[in-house]
Amino acid sequence: MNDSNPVQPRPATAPDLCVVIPVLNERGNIGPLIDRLRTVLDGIAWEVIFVDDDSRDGTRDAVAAIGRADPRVRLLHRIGRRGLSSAFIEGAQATLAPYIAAMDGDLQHDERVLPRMFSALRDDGIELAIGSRYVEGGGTGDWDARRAGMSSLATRLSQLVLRTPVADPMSGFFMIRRDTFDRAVRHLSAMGFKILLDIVASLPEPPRIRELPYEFRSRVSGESKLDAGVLRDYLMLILDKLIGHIVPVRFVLFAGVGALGIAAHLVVLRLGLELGRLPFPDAQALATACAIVGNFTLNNIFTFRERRLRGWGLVRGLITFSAICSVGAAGNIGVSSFLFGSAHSSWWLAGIAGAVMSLVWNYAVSSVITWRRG
Ligand SMILES: Nc1nc2c(ncn2[C@@H]2O[C@H](COP(=O)(O)OP(=O)(O)OP(=O)(O)O)[C@@H](O)[C@H]2O)c(=O)[nH]1
Ligand SMILES: [Mg+2]
Repeated sequence: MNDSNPVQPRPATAPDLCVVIPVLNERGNIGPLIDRLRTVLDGIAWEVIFVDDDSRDGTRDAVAAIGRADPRVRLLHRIGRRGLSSAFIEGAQATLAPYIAAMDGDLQHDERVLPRMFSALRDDGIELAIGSRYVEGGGTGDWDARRAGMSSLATRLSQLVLRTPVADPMSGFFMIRRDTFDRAVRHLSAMGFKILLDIVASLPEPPRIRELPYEFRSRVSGESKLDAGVLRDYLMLILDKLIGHIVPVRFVLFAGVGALGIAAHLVVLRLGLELGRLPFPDAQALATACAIVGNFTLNNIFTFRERRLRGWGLVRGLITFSAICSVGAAGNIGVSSFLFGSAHSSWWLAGIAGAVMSLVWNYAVSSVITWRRG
């Protein structure tokens, strides 16, 4: 070994427990959180992995300042990525520990529950221990009626995809055996924020679950990242679990937006003809332009939310999307005319075949050109 190397080997114990903590701009919470883990996990061989989606507030520096002196503190830095679920999955895949916990990085989860989760898994044959706000002794803290109502609605909706009763399937605070996680990992949707629901719904057999109560705390430092997109991501997850094995959910959204586009097209065409007294070709051109701009906007907001275009990207995206749709329309006419001309085809079958072809084309090409991954 080189004597001038300042890095000395440290004695190491392989961790039994890894706490995976997704973080986005949580600098002020990192130090206090690690202090609390050190206290409550005393006696357990543990490590923590902060999965940071390119925070801009110095979160990684805060982790590094402590992790340089304490090898139990680790960091996974992701660029151009978002979402709690994929953050947890990648953190879990980066550890060899036989027990893995998921916890928020904003001190809202009660870390004192961790040792009880650990002993439930290690000593009682439990596969999944859940920190639950909805069992006796748990609570949602200072949530207002709207947020509590949303959460309870989402919890009821989750029963559609769960085959086992779970009081708090929306919890982001849980501990799982690594082998149980490994049985789910290839079937995960990895969409949005609700990783626990994703895991339970992806397991071929319902796991042995224990729910442990805790009181959700209020946030003291940093800002909430909850927004309307979380709801969209949640619905995507439920849909993916229900129909994802048949057809990709993003394609279903794209087709839904397309159907809205057809309706908008007809409305504008009618208005152009009746109110605007435009000649048919002009009214049709106006309706087409409105449908394309409308579809582009909705797809940008919903269908491709995590690859959303902004600023000049919007202009470039609209141009490529219009070009792709024009090719799709030409293909549509070509295919349907060909089928209509062939001996056994009916007009509606030919029409639908052309429309489906252009839908598949528009989706496939715009997802790699207009909304390509960052
Ligand atoms: N890596 C990563 N972490 C995230 C992302 N979004 C949120 N987080 C972190 O996930 C945890 C939970 O996010 P919050 O915004 O606090 O969500 P919440 O606790 O449900 O909502 P509040 O009660 O409003 O705080 C926090 O540690 C965030 O820093 C993300 O896209 N990537
Ligand atoms: Mg929070």
